[in-house]
Amino acid sequence: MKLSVPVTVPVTGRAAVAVAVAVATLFTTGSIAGAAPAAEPVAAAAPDLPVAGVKAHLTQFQSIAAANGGNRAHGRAGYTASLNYVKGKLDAAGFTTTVQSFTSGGRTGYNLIADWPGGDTDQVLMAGSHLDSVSSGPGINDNGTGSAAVLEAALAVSRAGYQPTKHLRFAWWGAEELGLVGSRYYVNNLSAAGRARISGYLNFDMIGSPNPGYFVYDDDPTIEQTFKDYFAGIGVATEIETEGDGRSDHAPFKSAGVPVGGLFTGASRTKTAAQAAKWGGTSGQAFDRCYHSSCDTTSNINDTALDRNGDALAYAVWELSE
Ligand code: DTR
Ligand code: ZN
Ligand code: ZN
Repeated sequence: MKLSVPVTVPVTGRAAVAVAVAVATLFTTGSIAGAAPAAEPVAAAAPDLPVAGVKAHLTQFQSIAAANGGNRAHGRAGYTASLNYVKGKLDAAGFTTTVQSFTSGGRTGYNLIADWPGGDTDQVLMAGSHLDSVSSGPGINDNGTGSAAVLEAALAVSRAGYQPTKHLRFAWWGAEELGLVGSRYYVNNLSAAGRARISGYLNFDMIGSPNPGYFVYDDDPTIEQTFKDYFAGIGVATEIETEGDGRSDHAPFKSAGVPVGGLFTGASRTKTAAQAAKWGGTSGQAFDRCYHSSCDTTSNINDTALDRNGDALAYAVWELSE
């Protein structure tokens, strides 16, 4: 019987003592004297995703771009080095990794797929992000943030030895900036049965914008509600994502009938006064003034947004894979 508590309730003083005693009793006897029968097993609680770990990956992506012509774009050395970095971490953590190659614009591109051993392979929960940048810069917010958070969530699964009911698969897409090329190639090369086995695809493209909004995709209602529940739990208001229908890697999955969802902190659109009032930041300024520019570096990140979205990512992976 899983005894973990799915939500953290602040408890202080005498109440804390009472809870501590009750929990101790529960662990020793399996029940609390005079209490109702032990509650039904609850889902394992998602870990807090260490934002320092996510930022360490961003630092690596920045260094990779600096060592490879200033970018991590499709068909360039910076992309291959980014993929090798992510793959090395996953291989060391026990994932089964696959590199899928394709051609776009006369250059070879690559998707990285990482399967966590175990779970029902007829129910595959996927979380993904595009790993490529535009050629004009290192692409740290777009989309180092999504790539780093998905990587850290995968590593958190390994650290926890998590064994959910569903099978977990993580993905890093190539050539998104050329038109969702890598993710579309992946979906198009799945059999109909392979597509039907995917219970959901969670997309993370720009989740650390410097002047952030908190946007939730409104495609699949269950996935949308899962993310909304997380943000409601930390007291952060969200809005429906409207800037990107079809503009990121969830689109090929949605077109194939796979339930999709995701998170986004904004790109070139301007934050309104009403949004600044609820989220902070600067009204009348773009959510990310460095979108697709050379200034999209590790200085172009809002750590609070990155932290919150990384934790929401982990929460959704745990919640939707049970
Ligand atoms: N296509 C993304 C940026 C982007 C623009 N709107 C949205 C909405 C949801 C996710 C991403 C985006 C890119 O330039 O990579
Ligand atoms: Zn982009
Ligand atoms: Zn992007």
